[in-house]
Amino acid sequence: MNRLIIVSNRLPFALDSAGEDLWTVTPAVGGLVSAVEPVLRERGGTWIGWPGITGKIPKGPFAEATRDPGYKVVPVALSETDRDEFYYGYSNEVIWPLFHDLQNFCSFEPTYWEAYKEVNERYADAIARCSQPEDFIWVHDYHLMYVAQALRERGLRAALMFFLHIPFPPYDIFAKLPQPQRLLRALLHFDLLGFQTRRDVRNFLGCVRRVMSDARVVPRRELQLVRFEKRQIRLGNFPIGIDFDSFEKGAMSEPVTRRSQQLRANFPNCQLILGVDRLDYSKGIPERLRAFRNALERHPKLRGRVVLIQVVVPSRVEIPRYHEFKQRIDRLVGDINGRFSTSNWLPVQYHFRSLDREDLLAHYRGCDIAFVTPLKDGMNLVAKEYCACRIDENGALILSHFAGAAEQLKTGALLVNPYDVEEVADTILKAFRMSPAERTARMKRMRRMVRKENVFWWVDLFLKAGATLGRSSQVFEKRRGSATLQSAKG
Ligand code: ADQ
Repeated sequence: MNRLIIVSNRLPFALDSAGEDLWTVTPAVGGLVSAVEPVLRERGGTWIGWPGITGKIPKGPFAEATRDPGYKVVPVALSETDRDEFYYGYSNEVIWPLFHDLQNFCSFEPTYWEAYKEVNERYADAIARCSQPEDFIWVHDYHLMYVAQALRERGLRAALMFFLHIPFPPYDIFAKLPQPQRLLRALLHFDLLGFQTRRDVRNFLGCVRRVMSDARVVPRRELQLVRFEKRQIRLGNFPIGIDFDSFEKGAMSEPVTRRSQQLRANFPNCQLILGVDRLDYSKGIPERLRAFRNALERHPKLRGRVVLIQVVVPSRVEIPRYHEFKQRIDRLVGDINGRFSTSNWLPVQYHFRSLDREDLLAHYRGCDIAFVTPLKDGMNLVAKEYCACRIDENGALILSHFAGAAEQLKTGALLVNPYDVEEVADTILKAFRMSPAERTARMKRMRRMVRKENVFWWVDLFLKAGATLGRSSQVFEKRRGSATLQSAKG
């Protein structure tokens, strides 16, 4: 088995200064970490990424934080300017909104692209320093799309894989990017490009056809092929999964059972509707609250009979747009509760914090309806985690058409257009009224899919695709130096 090297912008934890010589370590919350961490823990390998603080990385606290994760951790340091221009800037004010079709949220600041390239080069240096021949180098997500080009420029010939966790937009949107050609060219230095859904693959190929006149797309049934500058690049869709067994086992555990019973007991005679998201405008939280308000307005029988528990995990709060966005959510929650609450019923329970794992699982297990309505989402793991925790095979899932998960869960979920407030409101009523038999039949179908296409299936699928790339030319020539650092594969 080849050694696995995972490269992502963030490490699975964040270090933070809590005063002179005092440090806190917080586990990172987010889809990438939830998916990749269990795999690396099981297989071993190396994780290269940024520990979340700017400036020099403190040796002692870093060693303490990485004492026994079951894999090696290699940090990449970022300065404040790097963080502002590469992380908040190009990654989160250009690529993130644009790739979620939200071009009005973009801020196309010209200096961001240079910072993006420069920081990607630093990640490339870290990879070059710690990789060996035969390693499986797997780069993750939209922050690091330039890494393969930077590595090629350093003479690395090893096979390089990339997985995009977020959607890839259609050409008309992608073309708004000031560097469409440079970004596609950078991506085409990888050997395998993985996307969440077939639609993302189609969009990417559409962009290649329109933007890269010297690339040739060769349609294939399984992995697609692009020929570019005498190289062959494979592409495919690999829908990410979750560690189903660990969620299921967790949901069955005694503390989670107890907590979910407590949760239910707090709301007698009510169906509980659950929204769990990172604070992000792509997750459709205001639209969801408006739909819930509309449901209470137009379907009075829901009043006093449903409670929406909306959990929002603080994220990227330093970006002003995220701050404004939170205020919008706060106002909507206040409006709904102000208008509809009674002396013994509060329609929206709003938590602005991360939940610990037991609490999260207790919410999944205890809530009757999951309300997952992103405006656009690469996959959305919350939808899958909810299904895994429904060990009673009950529970309804309201799911946005625009979540990647809709492709796999459409046979059981109630699919909605999150922008259509009335349709979503009517779907709440439908979920509320759904018979136990129908809920079970739908949930069974979804659980079967989530169990089968879990995160280990996803990794295997990706690694198998990587293994077909050809075993030639894994040579690392140090271009500017004298030595060849890695010998060719046999
Ligand atoms: P995210 O945008 O972070 O991921 P998502 O897939 O929903 O979105 O994952 C969120 C993760 O955070 C889940 O594992 C969930 O359990 C956890 N989480 C959410 N709220 C929480 C809370 N309040 N407390 C604790 N944990 C919480 C990106 C893409 C997605 C894609 C993933 C994986 O945007 O589309 O599905 O990567 O590829």
